[in-house]
Amino acid sequence: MPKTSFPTIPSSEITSEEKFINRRDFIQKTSQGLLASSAALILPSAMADSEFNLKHEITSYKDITTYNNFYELGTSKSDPSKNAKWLKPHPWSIEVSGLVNKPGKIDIEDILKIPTEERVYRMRCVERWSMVIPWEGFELNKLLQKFEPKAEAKYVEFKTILDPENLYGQRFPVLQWPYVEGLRMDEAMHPLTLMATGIYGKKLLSQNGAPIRLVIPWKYGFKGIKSIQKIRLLDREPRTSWNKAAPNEYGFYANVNPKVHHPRWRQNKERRIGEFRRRKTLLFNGYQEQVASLYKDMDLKKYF
Ligand SMILES: Nc1nc2c(c(=O)[nH]1)N[C@H]1C(S)=C(S)[C@@H](COP(=O)(O)O)O[C@H]1N2
Ligand SMILES: [Mo]
Repeated sequence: MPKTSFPTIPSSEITSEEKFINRRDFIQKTSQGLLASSAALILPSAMADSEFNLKHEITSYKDITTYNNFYELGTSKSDPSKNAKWLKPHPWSIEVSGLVNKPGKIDIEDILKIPTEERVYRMRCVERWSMVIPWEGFELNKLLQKFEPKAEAKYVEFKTILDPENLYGQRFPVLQWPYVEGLRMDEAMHPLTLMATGIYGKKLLSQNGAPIRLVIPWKYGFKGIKSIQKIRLLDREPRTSWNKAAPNEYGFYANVNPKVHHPRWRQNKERRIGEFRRRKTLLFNGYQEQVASLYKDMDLKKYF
C-alpha cells in the first residue's frame, strides 16, 4: 500500500481544528508542487487524486461530534452529543479472550501507549450519509498481536460496555444489548482497520465511542462498534446486533456496495454531511484497491 494513502501528523502538533486545516492547506500546496514534478512518476495517480480530494472534504469537528448514531445514548442523531455524560470512559479496560495464547485484560492507560497515527478516512452509513474523519488511532492488529491469536482463530467478536443503569438507551429493546459486532480475522488484521482513540488530534468524545472504538472504512458505519470493552477470538462467525435485529437488511460483511441495496432503499448515492449535492457511492467506499482481494472468490450479493 503506498505510504501516501495515510497522511501522518504527530498528535502533539495538532492543537485546534483551525491549525489542523491550515497545516492541511500547506501540505496540499506542497504535494501539488511535488505532483507537478518527479513525484508524479512515483505515486499512482488514482491514489494521489483521492488523497488530494479527501483533504478538501474533511467534515467539520462540529458535524462529526453532533451528528451521531450511538443508540445507547439515544436513537436520534442529536441525542448522543446531548447525552454524552451517561458514558464514563474512565476507568476502562478491554478484556481479550477466546482463541488466544495469552488471554487477559488491558487497561486503557496501557492501550494508549500504543503509538497512534492520523488516518483521514471516508465513512459511509447505511442511512446514506457520509463524512470524512481525521481519526487518531492504531491498527487493530497491533492490539490483537499482544494476545497471540491462535491459528484456529478465524473471526473476532467485539462488545460495547453494558451499563443500562447509566446508558439509558440500553433500557429499550431497539437492539439486543450489549452492541456486538464482528470481523473475519483477515479483515481484522488488515492495515486499514483502526482502533480509534481520537478525532482531529483530540481525545474521542463519548458520542464518538470514547475511549476506544473500531473504524473499518470500507464497511458501513454500523460495523464500527463504539466504546469497546470485550474482544473474543472465535472459530465461527459471531452473531452481531444488527444482523440479529434484521438479518435481511444488515449482513455480516456490510461492505459498502452501490449494487447491493438495503431492502427499503437504494445504496448507490450518498450525502456528504456539509454538502448539498449527492455523490455516487463507490464500491468498498473507494478502498477497493486495498481490500478487494479479501473478497475475490465471494459472491458479494450473497455475502452482503
Ligand atoms: N455501541 C455502538 N456502536 C455503534 C453504534 C451504536 O448504536 N452503538 N452505531 C453505529 C453506526 S450505525 C454508525 S453510522 C457509527 C457512527 O459513528 P459516529 O457517530 O462516530 O460517526 O457508529 C456505529 N457504532
Ligand atoms: Mo450507521
